[in-house]
Amino acid sequence: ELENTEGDDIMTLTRYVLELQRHFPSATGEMTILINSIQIACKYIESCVRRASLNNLIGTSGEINVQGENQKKLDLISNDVFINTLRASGRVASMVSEEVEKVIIVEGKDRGKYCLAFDPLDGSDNIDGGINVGTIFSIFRDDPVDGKPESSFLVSGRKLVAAGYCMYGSSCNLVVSMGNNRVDGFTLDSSFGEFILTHPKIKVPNRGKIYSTNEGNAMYWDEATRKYIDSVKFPDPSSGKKPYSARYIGSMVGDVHRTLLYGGIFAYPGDSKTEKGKLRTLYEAFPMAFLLEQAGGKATTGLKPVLDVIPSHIHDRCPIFLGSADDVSEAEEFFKTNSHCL
Ligand code: P6P
Repeated sequence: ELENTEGDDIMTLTRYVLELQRHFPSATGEMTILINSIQIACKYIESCVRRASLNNLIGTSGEINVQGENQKKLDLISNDVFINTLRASGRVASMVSEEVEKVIIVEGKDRGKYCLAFDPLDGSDNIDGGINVGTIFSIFRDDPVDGKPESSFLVSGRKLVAAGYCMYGSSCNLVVSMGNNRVDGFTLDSSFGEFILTHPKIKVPNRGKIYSTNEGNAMYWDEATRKYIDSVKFPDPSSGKKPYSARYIGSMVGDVHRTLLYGGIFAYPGDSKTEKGKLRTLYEAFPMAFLLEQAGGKATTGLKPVLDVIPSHIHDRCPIFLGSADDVSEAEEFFKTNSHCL
């Protein structure tokens, strides 16, 4: 176990990864350097997001990304910062970014042994409205098949070695797990630019009282989704259960962070409009599913654990129901009788 994570001793993210490294004899220090590079990029993005309105960084860049979405100025800045910082870390072999169509390959002396998939600024449509946005990342080992760089990413989510997000909101919270059933949360202290361990050993409650999904898609939902959501909105009076509260901000990092801390369920289901739903497997579904499972929760496509999915291409999507173990298990029951897409 990590020492000094409960007392009044200040545990910074920098020290945390160094201590973790000491606990794993096989650790080479590569992950330490990688996580520290990620936190540098997140601090820079936080400073840009914090000052977006003041520095006229609000609004679109006039460019369209691979998803066919308007790219915000901050999307491009965040993407460039993440790519350049990770390349400079010397610990990355290749990257997949939500903003870039193809795999980014690191050549020469800077090349390392990890592969990162990330959404540099998820939910950026919300920035103009001052709503939480965030960076989401997942980390694989470089293990290409037939020398094809993207093959390191087209693997089961069980191959993930680490994942996390950094949420830019009323405070800047970085949540990370390197496995071992341990998820830790850090809060940025801008006065001296360090992420401080404020949420050690996060465990998601076994059951919550909140459901979080975009009900504007309800007319497109399949029967299983509709029946499950109805079951938490209109519980059987004989069950003695109360209706869940609805909370949805339309920014995955904010909705998942709340679910991780408070419990309940977050869902972006597949539907008749988008069969596999909207969220991307590699840099939204996988990292969040990894974190929830490491925190004692669950994440399902409806028919199987999200982490058992194997993406067919680097921007593939998958349906997701994640959160408290009991809540997600109940949702799965509704899918057992439904011919769902995954
Ligand atoms: P909808 C933001 O655009 C995002 O990618 C996620 O952060 C968020 O969970 C989802 O899309 C919101 O999508 O269709 O509800 O607006």
